[in-house]
Amino acid sequence: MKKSLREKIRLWKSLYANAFENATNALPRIGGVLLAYNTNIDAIKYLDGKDLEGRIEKVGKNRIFELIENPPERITSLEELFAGILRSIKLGKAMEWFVESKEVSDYLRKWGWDELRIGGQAGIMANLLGGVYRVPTIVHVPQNPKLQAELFVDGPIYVPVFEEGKFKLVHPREAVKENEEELIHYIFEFPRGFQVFNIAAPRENRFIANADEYNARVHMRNEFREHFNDVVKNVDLAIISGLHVLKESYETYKDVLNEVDAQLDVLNERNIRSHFEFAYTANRKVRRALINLLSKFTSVGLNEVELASLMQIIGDEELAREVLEGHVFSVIDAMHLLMDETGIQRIHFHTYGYYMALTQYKNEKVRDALLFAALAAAAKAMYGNVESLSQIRDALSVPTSERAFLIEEELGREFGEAENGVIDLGDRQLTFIPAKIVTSPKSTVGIGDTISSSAFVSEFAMFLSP
Ligand code: 8BR
Ligand code: GLC
Repeated sequence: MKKSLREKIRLWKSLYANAFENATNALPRIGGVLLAYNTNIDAIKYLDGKDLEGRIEKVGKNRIFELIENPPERITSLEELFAGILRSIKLGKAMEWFVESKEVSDYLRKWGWDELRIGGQAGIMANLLGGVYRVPTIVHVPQNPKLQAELFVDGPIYVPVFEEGKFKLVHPREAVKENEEELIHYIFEFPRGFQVFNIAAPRENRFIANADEYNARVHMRNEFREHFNDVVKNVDLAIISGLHVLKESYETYKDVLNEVDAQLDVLNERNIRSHFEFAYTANRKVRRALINLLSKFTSVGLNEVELASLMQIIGDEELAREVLEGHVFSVIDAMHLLMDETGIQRIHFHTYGYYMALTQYKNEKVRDALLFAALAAAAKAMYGNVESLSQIRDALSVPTSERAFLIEEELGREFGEAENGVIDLGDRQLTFIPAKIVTSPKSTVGIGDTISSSAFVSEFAMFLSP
């Protein structure tokens, strides 16, 4: 029997409330999580239309407008900086370009920020998992200057140090290195409808000017690589990210991936489950190499842009386009293809409005983990920074995407009525959840990281017996 909209809303409301209880009760069972490799400082600026127009006029509006249509994809001048910001606004798309000019770095620093936050997938996840979920967390920091260390919140968040012949785990604030560099990513956030000259943003998003040479090379600290065996003794899960920045032109890209490969072998020998957090990887060779590496991971998290970019390599352009356009059955085909290609146990896909997981095991806990992740994401959208579990509980009152209910119906027609979001495909399980959408989010950066880490960690926690 087809459910009415009201019945659906009621059903998912109760599934959400149960998932929150199940996940939060289970989180304390986790012994430790390793987060590597990218941590940086996010300097967030909420754009002001008039201020931006003034700066653009001063630098030269005509040249900047030409560059919007011929994007250089990197920043060597102020014109290119503003062209990047305007292009991101015009398309409503998240973009990240590297700053390759001292003049621009100095200008950005002087322009300033409204708020500093810990950045990078590893850094963001550390404050969430350690600071909010209270799961002991070991995080890799390529540099550890005071400005960055102070952005880590209180809680069981540790970095490895090696002093006087001894390996120790301490809070990043207790391991500050005054002479290390501040790796700052300037994040320009804009709301839907944001107007500058004749350009209006079709949706909220952000442009990132990345002034950081360490994460760009996936620089690994010595303490971390030399004492990796000691580091992993303290964890039962690992989340890896930050490899998307590698470029072919760096002679070292293969060396970096070999090192990661060796670290994955250590994790696998110790039965530590690992998740790879995908991010848009511009270089095709690196993207191919990352697909090959996936066979060593338990789980992968990605959005529609990232899944489509993988289909350009292991599927075809048509499938890639359909994934990008949001055809749900194409997304499912793409997930199957990625699982066939890599043998990975779990694929977690997230997009605006709904999340899906394809797993080689079957359990309702997969669904509860996705629901918990959607609450965390809504809290992140609402508050910018999530500081407590009660903020995540508040997200229970955020409306569930009604558009997602239509997709759920399509799935029902194809696979038969799903059992509360769980679809048995024989040898695999497909899990679908309608997400919660915050109408006016405070900021958008880091929501994807919040979704993937919350789902992976809480699913594993629920599988551990009390
Ligand atoms: P990525 O950064 O990996 O693309 O993840 C962003 C995710 O954030 C989207 O897939 C979407 O699920 C979620 N999201 C966005 Br964007 N805006 C949101 C909002 N206003 N409320 C809840 N989730 C949102
Ligand atoms: C990228 C950016 C970083 C940001 C993160 C959020 O890694 O470089 O600044 O914090 O994405 O996901």
